[in-house]
Amino acid sequence: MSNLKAAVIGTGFIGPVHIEALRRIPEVELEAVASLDIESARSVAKKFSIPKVYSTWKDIIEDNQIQVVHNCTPNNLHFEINKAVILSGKHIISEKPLTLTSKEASELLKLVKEKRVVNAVNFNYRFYPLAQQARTMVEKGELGNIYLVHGNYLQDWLYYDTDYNWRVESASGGKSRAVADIGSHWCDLLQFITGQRIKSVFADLLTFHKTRKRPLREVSTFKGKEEIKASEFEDVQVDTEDAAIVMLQFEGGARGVFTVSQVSAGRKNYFIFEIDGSRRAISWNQESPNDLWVGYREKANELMIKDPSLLSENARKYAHYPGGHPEGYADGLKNLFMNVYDFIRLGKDPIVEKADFPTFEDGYNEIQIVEAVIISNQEKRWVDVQYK
Ligand code: SOE
Repeated sequence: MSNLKAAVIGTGFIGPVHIEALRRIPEVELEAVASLDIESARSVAKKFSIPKVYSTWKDIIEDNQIQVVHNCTPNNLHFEINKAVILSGKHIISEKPLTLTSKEASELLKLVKEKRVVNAVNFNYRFYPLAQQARTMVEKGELGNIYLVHGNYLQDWLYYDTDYNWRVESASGGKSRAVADIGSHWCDLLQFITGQRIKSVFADLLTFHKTRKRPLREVSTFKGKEEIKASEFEDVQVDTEDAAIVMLQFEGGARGVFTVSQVSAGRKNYFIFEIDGSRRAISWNQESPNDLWVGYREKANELMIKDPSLLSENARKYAHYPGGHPEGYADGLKNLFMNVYDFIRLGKDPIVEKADFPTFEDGYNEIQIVEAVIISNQEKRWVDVQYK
């Protein structure tokens, strides 16, 4: 099997995270990086020794050497770029959310099937060894019937009204912010682990900063905490939510609730869940990802520590170091990408073969959940998710 040539579009927060993960996969050759901010593209290319630098994503499409494209641009560019990549016949790994609307996502879903390109969405949190272990435990019936699925995803990088980023504006980030940006990860992971899709939602969306101070220059994700002088701001109305509380009904009968927030002081990337079943419960925290709590009524609780020798066979393949050697965020992306690149290198047909990574279909479903959340908040009622 030969190596594959990849390109990354976008050099904000997540583009370099993709590049670092790809650099750790020997079968991938990083061929090019593109950004409108050519200085940033040049500096990333230099740092990671990437031979080609482009100032527009269109050059990536036209470069016949490139076989796989990573779309790491702001949300409002996902549709146009993903579409062009698919039409060029290249394989695509897109950042989430897949597009801004389900109509756009539906068009992409149709196109990937027509062009038979391998397609993936970066729902990276599935690929922690203990997230995979949790899935295996549910599959084997170790939790019994699932009663409740609950948790949160809390951050503080948009805590002050002076914190800003393109995600705050619906024109570039989409109508939903906290739910689409981080709630999407929570929903994806919990559906993956439980094997149950979210059937219906009841949502309360909250915007605490109705006005924010927009810096007169671009501020990338998580960088708002750096000091910017008051004279460099202008006031803007905010039309996306800072936080949300969403009740859930799952197709398999489980019930749940999650809270997401980007204004929770002290919480950096506090993504936690608990699943309460009829035989036991499990709980996991993304910030301590090498521990899985298992709760019992009839005996002492357990703490499972990530250790390949103790993991299920499926989870073991995502653990690269022995027990006691922590693995985390960067490894999740690497694991996801390894599955995608192996799928391509093995010449698997994306229509026939089941993918072991999140596809555009998962991306489409996720947008349907976000749209149901928006309607529920507006109409103050349970709303069913519109799957295909
Ligand atoms: C910002 O909220 C962000 O970078 C998300 O966009 C990512 O998907 C999440 O993994 C971390 O936080």
